[in-house]
Amino acid sequence: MAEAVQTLSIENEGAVRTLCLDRPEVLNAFNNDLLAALGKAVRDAEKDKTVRCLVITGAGRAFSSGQDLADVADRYKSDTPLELGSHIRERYNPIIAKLRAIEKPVIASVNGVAAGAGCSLALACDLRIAGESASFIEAFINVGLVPDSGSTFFLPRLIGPARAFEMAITGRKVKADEALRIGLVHHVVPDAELAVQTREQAERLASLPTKAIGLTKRAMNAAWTADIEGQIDYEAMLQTTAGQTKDHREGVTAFLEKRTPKFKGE
Ligand code: T3D
Repeated sequence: MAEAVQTLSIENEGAVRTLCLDRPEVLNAFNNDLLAALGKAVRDAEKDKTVRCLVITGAGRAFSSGQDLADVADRYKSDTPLELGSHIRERYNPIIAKLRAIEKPVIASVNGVAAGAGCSLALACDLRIAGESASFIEAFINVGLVPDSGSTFFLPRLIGPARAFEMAITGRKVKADEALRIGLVHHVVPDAELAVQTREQAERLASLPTKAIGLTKRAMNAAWTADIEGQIDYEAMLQTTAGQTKDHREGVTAFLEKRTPKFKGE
């Protein structure tokens, strides 16, 4: 029996779990094994209470080049019309939806090119920290496809519809400095410092009141399609939940006692 090839490496450091897309020879393109491993790893991180921040990064010189085009080459050997939607629905969409639903902060540590669904994956994360050599390519158009895996949802909301449309229909490379300027990433750091700075940021986030971060994420996800009355009522409801956490009590108590709070994510 053929030995399974590792496509994703998983590392724990304290409350931070790092998922590293690990197919560097194809710039971490997604084959079905990698997509399955990534989906499982995100679900596992959601369930594991010891994980309070998730980091996604890539091995080698890329974050991810999107769908592995060589892996699906057989499709193109006949004239049978393709049905790509089911592949997207079954293998990509659950991961993207889970990254938005997981009530823990998720950082994309973008160490190189993020193209196609690799770009979408980075956009679905809560924070994007890019190395100086990182770049973002809505590469779908270069192979005659539409942006998928959430790109048409996240990109206009992050950088505005005009810029998003231009990126999507040109498939041009947006380098890290431009990405920072247009709000596509939160920070750009020297490549050599990316791992350390990501870890520092992840540790900071992991020490915060995790449930409040999760509820904030829930509120902001809802705000994308809400009206003001509905949203402020939803905030009030979530505040009831946040108010019942141990971390809320700890935060107020620490403030009144003039000491640094010790949040436990409870
Ligand atoms: O089911 C469906 O098909 C629908 C799903 C759609 C989702 C999508 O993600 S569609 C978009 C798919 N991705 C792309 O079209 C990007 C293709 N790659 C590139 O355009 C370029 O590789 C990059 C701009 C990302 C990087 O360029 P560069 O010059 O830095 O590297 P390179 O030389 O092109 O790539 C290095 C190697 O990785 C090379 O292999 P080799 O020649 O060394 O043996 C290349 O073939 C391989 N590689 C890169 N991207 C992919 C890939 N192999 C398979 N699939 C890839 N996506």
